[in-house]
Amino acid sequence: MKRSSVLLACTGTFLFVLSCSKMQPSAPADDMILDGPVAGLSPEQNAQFLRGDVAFNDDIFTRETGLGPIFVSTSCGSCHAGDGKGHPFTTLTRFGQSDSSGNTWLHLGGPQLQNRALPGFQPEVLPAGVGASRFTPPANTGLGFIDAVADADILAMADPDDADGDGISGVPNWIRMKSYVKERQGSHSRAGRYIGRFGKKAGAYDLLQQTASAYNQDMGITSLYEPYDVYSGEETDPEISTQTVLDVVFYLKTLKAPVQRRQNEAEVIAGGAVFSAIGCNKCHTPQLKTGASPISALAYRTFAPYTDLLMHDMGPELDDGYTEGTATTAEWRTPALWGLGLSKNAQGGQYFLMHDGRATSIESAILMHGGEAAAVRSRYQGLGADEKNKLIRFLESL
Ligand code: HEC
Ligand code: HEC
Ligand SMILES: [Ca+2]
Ligand SMILES: [Ca+2]
Ligand SMILES: [Ca+2]
Repeated sequence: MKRSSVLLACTGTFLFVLSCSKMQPSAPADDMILDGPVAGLSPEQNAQFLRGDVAFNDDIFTRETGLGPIFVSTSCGSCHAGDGKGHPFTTLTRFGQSDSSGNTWLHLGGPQLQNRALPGFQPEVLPAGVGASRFTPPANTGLGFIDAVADADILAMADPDDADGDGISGVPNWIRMKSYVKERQGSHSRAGRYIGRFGKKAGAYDLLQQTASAYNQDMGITSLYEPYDVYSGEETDPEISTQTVLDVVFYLKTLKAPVQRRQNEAEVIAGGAVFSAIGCNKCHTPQLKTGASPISALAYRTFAPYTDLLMHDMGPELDDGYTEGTATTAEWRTPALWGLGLSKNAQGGQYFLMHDGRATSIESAILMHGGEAAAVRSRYQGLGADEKNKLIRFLESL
């Protein structure tokens, strides 16, 4: 852990279970922290990681540095504190339809609600009678591994017509590609659309799109990639350098994956077996592998994110009335479960799970699974108390 992060933890913005007196002088164990680079970076790559880290956490935008004029927050780190999951206090609201087919509310800074404004400007208000979705910030860890999975491997997990008859039919979200985004090697397309993989509905193709649009949509910061002012819609000079955007993208790509803890405990091992036996693994795919990557530390690795990166219809309770790409209102991209047990450390000592943080425990998150996951949820409900406990113990170890 860098000294700056320890300082941050002790000034209280980063909510960590350990008190500061316990944290110093002995820093928390490596498997308890999220804010570090993957192993095997070159010195130049480490330097870029650190530049991205500073821009992500310490660049707090003001009117002078381009903030707004309408915005949601003032830094990446204010929502993604310590790179862990965010809190319901820092949700984003999106409404309408993000694709070209019919959002009539795209004039003010796109589908996201910019609910704050500099003095002299009107913040955006939610139009009446339109579906709106509230998203809590996801953790940002291990995203470079997810970025480096080959499209062919994602498609191999899809079962659009439910050919195996298990009631589960994961599909990719086919999105329109931003003009500034470069295709990955081996990218698949269909009717001019590409596979999205970042965001809760997988609306972003890669981490450059995610980052450039976060600067623009969340903070009102224009860049070479997203040059349109969030308020006037007019093209402006970049308010952030291209190098800084690329440093942040590199930082996101090389943030290490969370490390499983207590993996040799008998209960954890037994809980992992329950996870597969009742079919949680049909969507939360335990292991994936990366393909080629210009960052050698990420190329051809096996990693354990517990997601298939596909969209699933989760039933009417989780339907948010908001669509992205080809994803329908009840569809969500299976979230990675790695880091799950650590997420409440970043959420003020309490879990806020599912896309909007409505589940305050792992068990309640499981019980909210409907739609394609309804049969698996019933199998969970049919377990004895002992098996349920083992399953939760396993999930907490991730
Ligand atoms: C106002 C709070 C807020 C701010 C500020 C913010 N984010 Fe986010 N971020 C979110 C939320 C909420 C999501 C989930 C949105 C979605 O799923 O579409 C998200 C999603 C992401 C993801 C996708 C992760 C995944 O697992 O798919 C990345 C990467 C990310 N943000 C990076 C950034 C960066 C870089 C910045 C600064 C340039 C930033 N965010 C600023 C709230 C925020
Ligand atoms: C049909 C696919 C599918 C199956 C089967 C499934 N899940 Fe999920 N799971 C999802 C999706 C999609 C979400 C996100 C829903 C949302 O955000 O509203 C989710 C969310 C979660 C979350 C919350 C994660 C977070 O970061 O908020 C947990 C925990 C979880 N699932 C565990 C399980 C367990 C345990 C099982 C087996 C009992 C299971 N899931 C079975 C697709 C599935
Ligand atoms: Ca601006
Ligand atoms: Ca808007
Ligand atoms: Ca199936």
